[in-house]
Formats: sequence, structure tokens, C-alpha cells
Amino acid sequence: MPHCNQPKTMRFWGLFRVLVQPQRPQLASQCQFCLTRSRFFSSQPQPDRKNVNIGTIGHVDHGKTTLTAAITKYLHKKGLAKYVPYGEIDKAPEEKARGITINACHVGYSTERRTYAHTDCPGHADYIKNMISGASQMDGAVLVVAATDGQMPQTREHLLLAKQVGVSKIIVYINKTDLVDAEVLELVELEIRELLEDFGFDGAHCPLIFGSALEALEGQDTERGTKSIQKLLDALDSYIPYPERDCKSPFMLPIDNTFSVSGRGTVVVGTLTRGTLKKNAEAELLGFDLSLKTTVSDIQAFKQSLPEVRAGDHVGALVRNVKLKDIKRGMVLCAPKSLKLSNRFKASIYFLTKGEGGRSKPIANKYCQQLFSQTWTVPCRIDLDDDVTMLMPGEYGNVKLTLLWKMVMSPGQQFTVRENNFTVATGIVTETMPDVEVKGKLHLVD
Ligand SMILES: Nc1nc2c(ncn2[C@@H]2O[C@H](COP(=O)(O)OP(=O)(O)O)[C@@H](O)[C@H]2O)c(=O)[nH]1
Ligand SMILES: [Mg+2]
Repeated sequence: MPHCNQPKTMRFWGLFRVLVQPQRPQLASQCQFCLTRSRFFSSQPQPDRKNVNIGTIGHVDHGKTTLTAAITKYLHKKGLAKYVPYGEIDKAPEEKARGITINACHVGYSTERRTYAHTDCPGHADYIKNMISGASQMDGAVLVVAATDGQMPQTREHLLLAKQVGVSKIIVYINKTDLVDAEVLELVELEIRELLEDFGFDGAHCPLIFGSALEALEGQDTERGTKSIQKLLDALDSYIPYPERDCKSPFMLPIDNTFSVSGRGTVVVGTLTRGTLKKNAEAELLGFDLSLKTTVSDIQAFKQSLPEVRAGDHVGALVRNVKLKDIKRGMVLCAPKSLKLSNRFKASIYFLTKGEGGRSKPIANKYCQQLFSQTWTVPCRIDLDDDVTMLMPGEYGNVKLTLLWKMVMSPGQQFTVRENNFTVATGIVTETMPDVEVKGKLHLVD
């Protein structure tokens, strides 16, 4: 690069080296599941094989844990997993994620093509907490439905949450087919496909497998026994895509840090969460009610100046015509007109119990606290649903958030609420609403 030889630029690079450490996207081999995998895998998965994160979801007692155990037993015989018995899965140790206690069991197994980290939770509350807090993210899910019951309240709740957290692929396992007649199975299939469509999934085309997890666990080599497990594994391999970084959408860089380099200008630092950022790209800086236009005149990553960087890269971007005092951590550098500022959002929220470090008192309507998300903190007001007068610690619900300043928040974005430096709630944005005028301390004008 021509300017590399200049002394000022040397200082610029030096600063970059300190602030922009190369940070490659987290590899599967470094993730939390690896620990589990080393516990449960009989043989280490091949390093070049990609990992896919999945989980069983569905109503209590429909057979999620039995199915999880049956998969490991079946693959154990092929030398592709360590058998994890039912009892071991159900007494999953407590995990702390963002201060919340979650019981979740992660088992690891391989097919001929891939490795999977599979999450199964013992209780309904664990599912809710797991999904809302984003503790174990899923690239796809296996919805277990007992043919004896069909859809039940938790079936719907788990599907809604899966949709909200961005799980796009669902495979259905109709379980307990040993207990019902063939005509019932047809009805259950119709009902579940329709239910999936109602929740915005591809109900018409998603794989649906009939089986009996219990017979499979007993090792019965029948259509609904172990053969149904093989069908399920084939469906996982073919229907659930590898998690890929989104390099095609307009770029987005939440800002972690800002500084100025004398003679050059203002630099913003952060990890590109999506898209591809090119040198000389037009851009916008959004957040804290502000919207500033700029151009990215230089990009640094991996200790060098680059013509372009991609999603997952930790970068520093030199932004033209922007003063350091006008920008701060928490703003977003993005492609022009690709994102919108707002101060009002719909969200799903879970309030921690006192035992988890949360409140002991109920949460009333118009509850005001600090909201944390990505790299920022903004005072926020939480309005409960019209038909709800209060939420108790340990409960979850749908709410509206009103921020004191307009920020960028997208559906699927996670946040926490803190009170006196303790996390009292965790949530996920489900919809951006039109912004509202806020006067003084979060009193709405309308
Ligand atoms: N008859 C029959 N019972 C099953 C089948 N799968 C699971 N069960 C039983 O259903 C009960 C609940 O199963 P479990 O796996 O704990 O359900 P979970 O709450 O969804 O994890 C247990 O008693 C299982 O033995 C099946 O395919 N057929
Ligand atoms: Mg279970």
C-alpha cells in the first residue's frame, strides 16, 4: 500500500495492531460443544468435517430424550458415537449462560458425512431459556410429536420460539407410532404440516418420519425402530444446510471501539456480522438517534490493509468526514439505507428467578431499566401485553420495548436487562416497530 511507508501511517498501523487483533470466526472445534464431544465421542471427529448444531424440540413426554438416546445407541454400533443412555441425558448438568441456569444436555455424534452437536433439554422452562438467551444456537431442529397426542401447547410454543430465534429448518419425527393405527398417522401428518405452515416453516416439503424411539432404543431392526433413525439421520444430512456466514447481504458492523489517528481521521472497530465491506464503500453510521453519511476510505484486518473484508472478520475501518466526538461504541456502520433506526420493538422476554440472580418481586407494566445489546446500553421501558398485568420472575412473555434513543435492532437480536448491575431478564427482538417520540424519561408523547 502506498501510504505504508509514511511515519504517520506506521503509527496508524501500530495502533491497529493493538486494537484489531486477528479474530477468525469461532471454529466448531473451539465451541462449547467440543467439550461435550470429547466427553461423548468414542473417536474424535475428523478435523475437516464441519459441525452442525441441532436439537430436539416438542411437548413434554413426546419422546425427545428417548429419541436422543436412540440416535446415539444406533450410531454407537457403527462406531460414530458414544452411546449416551436415557438417564444420563435427562440428568443434564446445570449450565450458566448469561447468568441464567439452564439444564441442557449436549451429545455429539457423526454420520458418514458430518458431525452433529445435539441439544436436548429436560424441562420446558429450559427450552424457553435456552432459545431466548441463545445459549445453544441451532442450525435446525427435530420436532418430536407423539402420534398419540398430536400437537400440544408446548409443540406450538417451541415452534414459535424456533422461528423467533431464526431456526429455519425443521424435521418432524412422529413418535410412538407403535401405539396408534395408520389412519391416525395420516391425520397427525396433515395437522403437523399445517401447523408448520402456520408458523412460517416449509410444512409442505419438510421431511417427516414415522417411528418409535422406544423400539429404536431397544434395538429393534424394524421400519419404525432403527430404520426410522437412519431415515432421520439421512434427513438431517440432506435437509439442514451447513451454517454459513452471510457474505451477500448488505454489510453491517456493530462498533466496539472508536479512535482517531492524527492526519488520517476516525477509525471504527468491530466484527463484521454480515456482508462484504469494500474499500471506498459508501456507508452510514447509525445509533443514539444519529444517522451520519460517510465513506470507508481504508480497511484493516489481520494486521494489514485490505481491499475487502467479509462477515466474521474483526476489522478497523477508516471513516471519512466523521468526527470522533460524533460517534461512539454501540453505533452500527452499515450499507446506506440497509438498516433502520427505531426506538420501539416487539420482543420475547424471560425474567430470571431470584435463584438465578433475578428479581424477587413481580414485573409491572412500564418497567424501566437499562437494556444491553451487542456493544451498547440504553435506558428502556418495557410494556407488557395488554392482557397481562404483571410477570413473575421465572415467567416469559411478549412485550414492547421503548428505548430512550433510536438504535439499530433487528429481529433475532438478543438483549439483556440489568437492574443494579444484575441481569434480571434476557430477550430476543421479534419485530421492529415504527419509532415513537419520547419525552424526558421514557414518557411516550402519544
Ligand atoms: N410406546 C412408546 N413409548 C415411548 C416412545 N418414545 C418414548 N416413549 C415413552 O414416553 C415417555 C416420555 O419419553 P421422553 O423421551 O422422556 O419424553 P420427553 O419429555 O419428550 O423427553 C417415556 O416413558 C418413554 O419411555 C415410543 O416410541 N413408544
Ligand atoms: Mg426429555
